[in-house]
Amino acid sequence: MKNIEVIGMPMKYGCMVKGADLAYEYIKDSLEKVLHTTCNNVVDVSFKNPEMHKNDKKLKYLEPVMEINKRLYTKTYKSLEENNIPLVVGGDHSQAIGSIKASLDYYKGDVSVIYVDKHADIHNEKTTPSGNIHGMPLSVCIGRCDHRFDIGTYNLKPENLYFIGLSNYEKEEMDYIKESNIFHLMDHEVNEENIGTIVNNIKSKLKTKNVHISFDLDSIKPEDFPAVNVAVESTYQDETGMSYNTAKKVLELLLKELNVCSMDFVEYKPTLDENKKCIQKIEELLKVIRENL
Ligand SMILES: [Mn+2]
Repeated sequence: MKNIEVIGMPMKYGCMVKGADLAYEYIKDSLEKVLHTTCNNVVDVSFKNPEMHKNDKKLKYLEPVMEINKRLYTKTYKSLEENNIPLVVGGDHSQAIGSIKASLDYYKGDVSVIYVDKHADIHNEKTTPSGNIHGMPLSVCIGRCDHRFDIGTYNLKPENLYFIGLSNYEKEEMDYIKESNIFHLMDHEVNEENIGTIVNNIKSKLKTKNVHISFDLDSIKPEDFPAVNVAVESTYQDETGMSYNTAKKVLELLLKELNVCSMDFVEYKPTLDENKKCIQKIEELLKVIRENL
């Protein structure tokens, strides 16, 4: 059995909303307790004068995001070399740049990505409406961004990308997904009853030996899991997303059925976690990871 290695990524430069950078420290005890591991591998997220890069030609914090992702890439690659399954705990979702590229390079391109997220995160520098790089990691991994985003060697093939739980995306993103024939299921198309069939379907389509799961907690509807980073204030109105039970089942079956080699776990925002209800759910999800990975 492979060992799960937690890599902390207290990243905040990928989006303008603050909070997810506190998640790793906040759930460290839960990670150690549930995964029976010691958490001492954290990416250095310091950067000299980050405010100078607040607006790198419309791309917010481009240099810090890429530099810090290169540090994550190095740690993730090393973890794979040491025969671990790296579980990268964010942070905002821009970390998928470093974690996915490391897996792709380590396995020489033989990796599929299952992206469990409400958002498509597949903008590039031309289409991004906000300039926030947490909306762009998949385009970086595919190699459809300009040279400023260069990292690693192997790119993700669109045919090896699978979306589960989408609900919130821009037209340019869905145009690209459809044009490229990328597998995608909306939040309302996934439930506890059909997820078994869905995972089997994905399994039969897989063209790679290895799978990276990128799990964004905002794929769960706010009613069930409000403490996520897209919520600027507690008045966040988006009612889309999968139920908590569905998302948990998605995670369980993906881990059970597929050869998962690396993972992201992102966008928890502890400052919105009233009564620590979400951290209890995080512990349950971590238990699912421990039992099925
Ligand atoms: Mn998201």
